[in-house]
Amino acid sequence: MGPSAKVGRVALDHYGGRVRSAPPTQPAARVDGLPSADRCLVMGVVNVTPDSFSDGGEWFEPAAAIAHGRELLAAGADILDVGGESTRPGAERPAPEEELRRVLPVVEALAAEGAVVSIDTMRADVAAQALDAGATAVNDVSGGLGDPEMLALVAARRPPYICMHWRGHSVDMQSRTSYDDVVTDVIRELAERVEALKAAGVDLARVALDPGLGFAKTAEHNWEILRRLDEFHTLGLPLLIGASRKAFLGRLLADPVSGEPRPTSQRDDASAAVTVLAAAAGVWCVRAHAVAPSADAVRVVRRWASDD
Ligand code: PMM
Repeated sequence: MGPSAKVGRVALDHYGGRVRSAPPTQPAARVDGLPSADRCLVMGVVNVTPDSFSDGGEWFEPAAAIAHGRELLAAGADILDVGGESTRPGAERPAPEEELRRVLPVVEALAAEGAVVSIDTMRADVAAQALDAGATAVNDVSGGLGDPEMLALVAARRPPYICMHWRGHSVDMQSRTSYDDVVTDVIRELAERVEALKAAGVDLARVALDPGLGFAKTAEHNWEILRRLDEFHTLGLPLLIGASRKAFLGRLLADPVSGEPRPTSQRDDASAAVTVLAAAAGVWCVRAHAVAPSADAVRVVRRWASDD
């Protein structure tokens, strides 16, 4: 098959010396219990933290976080991801009570207004109380490794569950970046988590997987994962990608004179560009701080990938 041959209904192109293929039809993926659409979904980030790298402190007061969640919904978010623990490299963990104090009022208010809310936590107790407060899904950046109770909770309560690749807490995760081949190794470690989910009795129809850009990964690892996203489809589950405002984009766009990384507030165009790449690679959902550009981007990709 040559570079201009058709795969499904979409042409293959040469790009950067490689043959790239667009997904045959968009999207096959869905996660039971979450909205489905004929395009990649957009998850809007509501960080109720004083210290997230991307928007630390901006929405720390519940009222500000709730108002921000409403804005993200208006901008086209399909899911709101509410989190009370910063996972920026080097971050110390808040106490569980403090995490609950941050997230519960925000989850409750946004869910009561009809939003589909995921709770971004590694703690089973925080997840349980957020589900009680109206959250629909659990987004666990530790893939069940951060709390031995998490998988039992997910099996019992059956929320949709986002299982991310993780090698350890943020305080020292950047000392765990040794891989033979980052894509092969992350896929293998995610497959091990899938086995653990199965063994715990979790319904895999309600699970999405995430390679975890920036978590125990260098910028080069992140780019390699993005270049080879299609390989993650071998895991057979929907994929989520969180690239928004991350340091590897800041470094790519560093000031040519000073070498200073581009500030987080000025990484949204690049983040939307990654959304295009992810959606075109058949990713189920992207996690974004600025929702509007990604909401537009996934619609462009959906139209591009279809010939109706
Ligand atoms: N990244 C962050 C937090 N939560 N959840 C998932 N599933 N995937 C991610 O890549 C991810 C996440 C860190 O970013 P933030 O501090 O801007 O929220």
